[in-house]
Formats: sequence, structure tokens, C-alpha cells
Amino acid sequence: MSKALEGVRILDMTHVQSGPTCTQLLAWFGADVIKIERPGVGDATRGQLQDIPNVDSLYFTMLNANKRGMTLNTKDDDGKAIFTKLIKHCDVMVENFAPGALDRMGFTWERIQEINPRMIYASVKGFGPGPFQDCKVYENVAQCTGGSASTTGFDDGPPLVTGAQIGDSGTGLHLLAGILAALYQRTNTGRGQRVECAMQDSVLNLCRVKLRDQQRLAHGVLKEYPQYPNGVFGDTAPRSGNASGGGQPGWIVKCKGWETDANAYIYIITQAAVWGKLAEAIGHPELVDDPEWATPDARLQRLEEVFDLIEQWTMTKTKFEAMDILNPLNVPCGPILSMKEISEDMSLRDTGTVVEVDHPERGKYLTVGNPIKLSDSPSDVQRSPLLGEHTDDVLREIGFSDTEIGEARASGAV
Ligand code: CAO
Repeated sequence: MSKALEGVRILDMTHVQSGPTCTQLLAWFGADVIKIERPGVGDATRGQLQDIPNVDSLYFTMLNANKRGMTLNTKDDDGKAIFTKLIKHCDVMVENFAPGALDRMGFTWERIQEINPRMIYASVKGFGPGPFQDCKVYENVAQCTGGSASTTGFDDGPPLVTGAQIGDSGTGLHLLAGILAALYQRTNTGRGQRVECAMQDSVLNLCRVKLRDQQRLAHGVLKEYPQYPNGVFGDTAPRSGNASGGGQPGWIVKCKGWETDANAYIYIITQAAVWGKLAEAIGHPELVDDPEWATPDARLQRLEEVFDLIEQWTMTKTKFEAMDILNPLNVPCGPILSMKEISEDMSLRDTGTVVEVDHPERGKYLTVGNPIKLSDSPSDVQRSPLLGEHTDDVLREIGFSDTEIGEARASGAV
């Protein structure tokens, strides 16, 4: 079956996580992704957090599936000549170097357009233009500067970063959207364009509801926050614990076994439409019509009590038993799943969301497959390339003879 991006060639200059997330998705949609790495060195993540000595780490293998690997020294003159040919050969270039790195190599956006006016040049940086534009940035820096950390955690604790990689993988997803839009526009204009995503902006985009709350504060307290009705609100959107952030209050409550199992919890949302059924299920039918409890407004005055009552019930059930009882009642809820449970969940294997891959050096490992499912463009997950595995193949494709490949190797360009 053909793939959505078949025939699209990606010059992948990305490393670590943000850029590789984006190019891995492009590869899953069928693009030919050529990952460029420094000869003898490669993407730093190959060697980071290694679980097996001298074997590409899971960090690397889980972010670089379905790509081809080529080494190239883009600071060397012969390497620059090869790089120029690759820019001519490809449709999209993606990079997430520190600010100015590509300019320092001599490949400014102006120069890239001269070489290939159809080129789409996509970059991730930590910040957009402004006081921090030259800073190097990693995941948690973006979470802190994009508004996530100040609004995550509990009121009486420090700011918290979240386990979801919203700064890196989140920005990679934003970049993907920009690249696909630019590819579509190019079909009409024939021209490439620059696509830029700042990690701070991407995190802020994902924290949109917190900027909403910042503005709501000017008009009164935030009634769905745990600080209401007894706590104090300052002049900035506070940390909201496990509150839902939407108009339907929610919280994490303990389930049977919580004393020994760190994940014996369930998230429950007290959606207005199902309050009656929920009250009956937890053994409090008297609250269904009680004016002190029956309406969403009345419950906002006593959310802590609401979730205390729910918890007294959930503590008598495992998280899966509670789910089995509440789901048929249409109560939105979800068990807190551990990574162990997720990795063993066969329904996620069936959908290709969790995939087992074989690697010549590390053997079998699990990865997250393409979470975006296209009916006409299925994604199969292929292992990540070894360092420089496809260098000769790519050089041949851009017109190099065997002798010229030998010369490029001898000069250290590849
Ligand atoms: N050939 C020759 N040189 C190469 C090369 C190649 N194939 N690939 C990279 N280099 C060079 C770069 O040009 C750069 O040289 P200069 O410092 O002389 O310009 C050098 O290697 C180091 O690149 P870098 O500064 O990007 O890497 P770093 O490890 O110092 O910083 C990071 C890493 C992620 C902090 C930085 O790249 C960055 O801020 N990127 C943008 C934001 C981002 O994506 N962050 C998230 C990363 S995912 O957690």
C-alpha cells in the first residue's frame, strides 16, 4: 500500500528528542528520512542512558525508527559540498541545533533558498526572537518557561515538571503540523518556506487553559480549583493539584491496595449529567436530589467532600473494578496505569501503539508506534539505523561513484 508522504525526501539534521520526534512521524507517514550525524560521534542520545553497554540506547532507538542513517561532517569543505547536493536533493530540512549553528556552518536560510527554492526549512529552538533567543534549551527548561511548571503540582509544594515530554515531543508535533502545511502550500506556490517552532511557545500552546485561568482571576476566584472555597488566590494562576481544568470537576482518588501499590488510584470526573447515577453507585442515593449536592454550583462549594465520599467507595474496589462499575453509568474515569501495565496491555499491541521491534545489536525492545492512524497509509515500525548505515547508499543516490565515495571517506567528510 502506498504511503501518505511517499516520494518526499527529508534531510534530517535533528538530534536528541524534539526534532527526532517530528522526523520519525514523517518517516511513519512514508517520507524517506535521511538522518545526518557527525562521523564517529553521532546523535548524543545513542550513548545516553545506555541499558546495554555499547549498544544504541533506547532513547535513540525509540526516536529514530524508519530513518536511514548517514554520517557527514558539515563543517568540512568536502562535507559542505555533499550537504549542498543533499539540500538540492531533498524537500524538507529539519534541524534542532543550538541557535545559529547552521548559519555558522554557512547555511543560512537565504543560502538554502538559493540552493533549492522549493526547500522547506524547519527548525526547533528553545525560544523565539527576544531576550532568550540565543539560549540552549532542554525539555524541563521549556516546561518551566512555557507556564507548565508554575501551574503543575500542589499549592503547598514547589513547581513540578510533568513526565509527558511536552517541551520536546510536544514541539516536534507542532513542527510536524507546520511542515505538512508548508508541503501543501508548496503544491500551489512551488516555493518552500521557513517553519519555526519555539519550545516555549509549544508548551504555552499546550498550557492555553492556564492563560485562560490567569485572565479569569481578574473577575473572581477559580471555583473548580482546590483552593476554593477556603484557600487564598493570589494574582497568578495557581497550581491546581489534580483538578480537571475543565468545567467538569475531577480528582484522583485512592482505590483498594493504595497502601502498597503506588498506582492504585483512579481519576473520576463528576460530570453534571451523571451525578445521580454516580451518587447512587457510591452508596449515597440521598444526595441525588439534595439541593446542597444536586447541582454543579452546589457541588463546587464542597468539591473536597464530594471526592472524599467517592474515595470512601473507591477504596473498597480495585481501580479496574471501579472502572467496570462506573463506565456503564457513563461516568468519565480512568485508572492510573503504570508503565508496566501499559507495556503489557495487549490491546495497545493490537493497534500498533506499542510495538516490539528487533534490533541487530540490542535484540527485541518495545517502542511507541505511530499514534496517528491513517486508513490509507499504515505505519509499520522499522528499527533505527546504525551510525552511518546508509551513507554509501545516499551518496550513490546523489550521483557519487564508488571512487568518489572512497575519496569522501578518506577525507573524513563522511
Ligand atoms: N558535522 C559537523 N558539526 C556538527 C554536525 C555535523 N554533522 N552536527 C552538529 N554539529 C555541530 C554543530 O554545528 C555545533 O557546532 P557549533 O557550536 O560550532 O555551532 C555543535 O555540533 C554542537 O551542536 P549543538 O550546540 O546543537 O549541541 P549541544 O549538545 O551543545 O546542545 C541542545 C544541545 C539540544 C541544547 C541544542 O542543540 C539546542 O538548544 N537545540 C535547540 C532546542 C532543542 O531542540 N532542544 C531540545 C533538545 S531535545 O531534549
